[in-house]
Amino acid sequence: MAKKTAESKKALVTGVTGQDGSYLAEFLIDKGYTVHGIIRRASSFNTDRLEHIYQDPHERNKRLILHYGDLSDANTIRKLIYQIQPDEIYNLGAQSHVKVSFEIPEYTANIDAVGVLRLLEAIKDYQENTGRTVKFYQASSSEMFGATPGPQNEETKFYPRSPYGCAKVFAFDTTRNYREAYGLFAVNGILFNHESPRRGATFVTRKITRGIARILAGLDQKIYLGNLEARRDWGYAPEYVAAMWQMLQHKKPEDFVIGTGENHSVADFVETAFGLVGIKDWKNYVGIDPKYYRPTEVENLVADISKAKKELGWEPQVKFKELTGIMLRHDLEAYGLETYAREIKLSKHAVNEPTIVQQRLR
Ligand code: NAP
Ligand code: F7E
Repeated sequence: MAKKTAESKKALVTGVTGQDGSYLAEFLIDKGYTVHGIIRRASSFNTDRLEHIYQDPHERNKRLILHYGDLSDANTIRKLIYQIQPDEIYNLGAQSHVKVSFEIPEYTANIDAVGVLRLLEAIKDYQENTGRTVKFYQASSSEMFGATPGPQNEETKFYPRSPYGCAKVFAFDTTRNYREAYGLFAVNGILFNHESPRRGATFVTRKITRGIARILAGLDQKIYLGNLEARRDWGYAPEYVAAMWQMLQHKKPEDFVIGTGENHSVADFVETAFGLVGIKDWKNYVGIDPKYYRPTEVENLVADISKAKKELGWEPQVKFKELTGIMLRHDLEAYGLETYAREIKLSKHAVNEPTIVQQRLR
């Protein structure tokens, strides 16, 4: 059989409406793929991050095709795989908020853990019945390392500290087990925190950059946060979706850690972001609300990315201060604060966000 080129490949992406899903869809379409995305039915539009690449369903040769589905619904997942016949599946769908996972643990496990089992079972069944092969990417997380001291790499012991982290460990192990038991090309990308202007507004980085814009626009007086001491390895999401694709093009299915190799505290992020708009006395604008504390916290994550550098040739270009600037500048522009925004200079690695995304994500 003739080898498929990227131009003729089909990818199925769960979580396509999310931060990573939207960047990955753009990345794959640029490479020539046709992207099929699974979206959840909602009573209001949930496709804001995709509007700039959305195509009318009546258009011929569409490169982005959306299907209703849910990771809780095995029948639909199976049906879509048979119907679409994808070459690659990227499982990015998840209840992805760690704090929320303490409030809805059973739902989180159903989607983030059992949802992955549903996908893998459907892929195994499809491969056995059709003789076709499908490569599978699982969005694993540095939250699996939890309390184990860093730097964390592919050999580091998991010690999850939340229902989210526990569910992701189940998903990680199941992905590896299906690879070993049934020979599936199934890999885990163990990604450390990655952010962007498309980051959901309740994750700490975006809450801070958006909060600063709202303070400067006169809409809020303070940002209320929880634990300022936790340290994270924060990278730039568009660079991380490229790593996902690279893992599926690697000669053999293996798991990889992806991060920047440096970490900073939440307080560092706050100080840097306020500093970029010339505010030194940031403590006057930040309040602590214990409701944002977690019953068990992950204190210190920092990636050892030696394997990804060596075997994938992957290395991040955007580091902490520029990432902060990219996010802050976006939020300042979204609130019409052009004068502040212009002061933040960015390198060529910062992706130009389409205007429509800027408006919608306000
Ligand atoms: P995100 O912005 O929260 O997006 C999550 C996506 O999952 C959304 O499209 C959401 O749909 C969808 N989803 C939620 N529940 C679902 C369900 N029951 N069935 C099907 N889809 C569902 O997350 P992200 O930051 O892009 O992260 C992508 C993946 O990487 C997630 O699996 C996350 O756990 C994992 N991860 C993220 C990071 C990070 O730092 N960003 C690091 C490591 C791993 P709606 O739009 O309808 O809500
Ligand atoms: O919290 C602290 C909080 O919610 C980061 C997800 O993408 O990355 C993400 O999970 C830190 C924590 O991200 C607030 O306690 C303080 O220590 O932005 P976050 P996360 O929990 O690290 C991993 C890799 C994933 O896989 C997840 O899907 O910031 N923090 N004050 C706060 N966090 C939030 N959200 N809100 C606060 O007010």
